[in-house]
Amino acid sequence: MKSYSHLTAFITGATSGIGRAIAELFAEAQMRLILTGRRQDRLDLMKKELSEKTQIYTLNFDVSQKQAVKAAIATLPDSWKNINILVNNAGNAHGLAPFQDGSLDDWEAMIDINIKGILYVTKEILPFMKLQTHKHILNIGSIAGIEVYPNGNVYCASKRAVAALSEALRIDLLKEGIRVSEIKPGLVETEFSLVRFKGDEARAAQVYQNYSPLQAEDIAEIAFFILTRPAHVNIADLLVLPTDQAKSTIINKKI
Ligand code: NDP
Ligand code: 8X3
Repeated sequence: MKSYSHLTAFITGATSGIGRAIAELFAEAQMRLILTGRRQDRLDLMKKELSEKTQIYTLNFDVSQKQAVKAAIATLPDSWKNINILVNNAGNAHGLAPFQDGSLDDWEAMIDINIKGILYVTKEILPFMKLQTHKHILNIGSIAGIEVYPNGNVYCASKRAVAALSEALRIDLLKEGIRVSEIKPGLVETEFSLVRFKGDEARAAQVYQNYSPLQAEDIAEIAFFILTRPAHVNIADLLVLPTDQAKSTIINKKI
């Protein structure tokens, strides 16, 4: 694989699922990686494993906590401030309930993590990124940002906001030469449903049964392709579905 050791990527939510797969693939390409998340044990393990392939720096913070984001990113040593790529991936669904039965805590978590998290992290990284030649922001949105599905209400709204922000950033950063892209995956088998269903493993497993969902590695390959196009090419917006999925709730389950 070609070496991209001249590029530094900052990845949120690198401790699991899509973010982890992106980190693993980018490490193969020798990109310097700043990996972030809240689970320190996983960050430590990833640092240990991926340091055999590339330089790794880890930061532990909650993307929804404005001061924590600011404070963590402020600790980056000068040698890690040359950030070329930001992958805004951290996020989750919390609950799946009709609006009238929804939990305010779940709603706030999704708005704070999925929307405000992107704002806080991007705001802190931009001053570093602006100084680079290769500069690119990749947001992980969702099919949920295109079509609302039953009981998805606030999660779908949060991902619609990611789509709007991706578009807004592309407009406002145009003159800065910063590319902004969004991948909108359909169903990907990760810890996503385990979080949505608050640790209910059986219910989470059902989401991915009797068809072939996307794997995190599928999204990582697409992310890598998007982020390594020639300077004049920006793949702005991409819906990626498993072959067995046609719409959010239309899935070819073999049962
Ligand atoms: P996972 O649950 O496997 O991974 C989520 C990642 O986000 C973890 O690394 C987690 O790390 C991090 N994270 C969650 N909350 C916070 C927080 N408050 N602060 C910092 N980091 C946080 O899910 P996925 O990999 O599936 O999700 C990644 C992204 O992909 C999300 O934005 C999700 O909405 C989106 N997506 C997922 C789809 C799917 O079907 N799986 C489909 C479409 C989009 P830690 O817990 O260590 O903080
Ligand atoms: C995650 C996919 O369909 O559960 O964004 O919303 S879905």
